[in-house]
Amino acid sequence: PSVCVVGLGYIGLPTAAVIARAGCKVLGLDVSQSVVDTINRGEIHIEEVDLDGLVQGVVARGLLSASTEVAPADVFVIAVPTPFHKDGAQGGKHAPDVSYVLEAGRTIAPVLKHGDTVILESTSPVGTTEELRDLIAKARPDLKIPGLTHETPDISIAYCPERVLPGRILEELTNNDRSIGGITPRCARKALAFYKRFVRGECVTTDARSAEMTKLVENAYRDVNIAFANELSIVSDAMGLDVWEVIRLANRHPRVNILTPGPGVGGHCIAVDPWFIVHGAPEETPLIRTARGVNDHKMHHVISKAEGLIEAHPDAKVACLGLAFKANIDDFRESPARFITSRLVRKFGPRIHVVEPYAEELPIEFTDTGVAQIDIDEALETCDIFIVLVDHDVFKVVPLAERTEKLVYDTRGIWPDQPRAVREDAARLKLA
Ligand code: SAJ
Repeated sequence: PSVCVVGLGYIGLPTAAVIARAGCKVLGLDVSQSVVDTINRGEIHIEEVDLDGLVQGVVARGLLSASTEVAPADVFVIAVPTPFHKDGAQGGKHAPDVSYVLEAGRTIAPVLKHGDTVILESTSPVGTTEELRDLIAKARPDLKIPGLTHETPDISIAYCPERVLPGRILEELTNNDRSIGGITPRCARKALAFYKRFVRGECVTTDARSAEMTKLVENAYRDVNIAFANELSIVSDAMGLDVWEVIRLANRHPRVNILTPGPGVGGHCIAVDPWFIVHGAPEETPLIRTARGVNDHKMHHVISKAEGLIEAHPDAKVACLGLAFKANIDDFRESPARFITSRLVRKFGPRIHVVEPYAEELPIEFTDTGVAQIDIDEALETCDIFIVLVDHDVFKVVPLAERTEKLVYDTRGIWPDQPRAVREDAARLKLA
């Protein structure tokens, strides 16, 4: 079949490339002319392992092209962002914003024809696929729409969430199991036949609403579990215990597997998606809401501890390690490490030094602050306090154990064997 992928971001572009590799002719649709031009040159505008070579190959073979103009296709895959309204607009704080999904629906509706399949992949609040279906029904009264007619519908509509991990997108796109939720069972079967072309993992069919909820639940599950770890780190801190030691020991129990505390939860999914559940059922979600609060609070806890440590050593130079939202990637959006560092920079100015091997230059908010970006070796030479905010592998091999004069506040526990490391607990002891 010919395929049109709407939205060429972190999910849409790898998805388009993998579908093209399977031999389908793919048109990628994006509102940005520069993104379209980049892809048509066989280049990419995002960083993802092995994506550059794959896109170059499928564009060169004529299997993938990009455009700002929609064209007829047999299958439409929508992979546009679904953020929330941060400012309280449109139905309260954290209300999901599905306007890009609906806009995508408006875009493709005029070219839909008998036999087409429309698949929504964007993380969406429960009911969005039906909303998309209703929009298409309104725009195309000439088409028989699934779920709205007792006759055989002209098109199929399904919800199939992505569940790939940044940094492993291509591998997970092919190998992960998929939930495929049809507006009707027939829609699910049509979408299933499509995914079977490029997914090696098992594809499990269900209804659209269950598939929507499944996606939200996966990320809320992770958020709640990270919140548990983050709360433990704060409790251990208050009790003068080493949280890393406690977790390491507890995880030896065959049915306990506590995640890793950190400076808060970042990225574009885990800190957002739980709100879609809370917004849909505010009375029924005290745990999910509280977990969000715990993870957001952890960031402020780290800021105040770091401030205390820095204030207690007025002559010390400080190295903040990492700006990315998680280890070994160059994605600095929605990053607790970046937020914490910029708050410390605002307070302490050029005493703060930033170490981020994945950044060519510092993000915009550091311009004109006088703050220097240095490499880890220079930090070891010149800085006295180390605040670890990201667990990049390159930081883990730093020979800090030999440098007993350094003060370390390690929010990620990357140097567990470093005897004088000032971890969650010890930062407080040092200050006392
Ligand atoms: N984090 C911790 N401690 C941990 C694990 C993670 O503090 O033990 C932090 C990370 O540092 C980061 C944040 O949580 O700031 C999120 O990182 P992540 O690796 O958990 O997840 P993402 O956002 O990169 O990708 C998630 C994945 N979801 C799940 O694992 C359930 C991915 O499979 C989804 O496809 C993706 O969200 C998405 O697009 O929804």
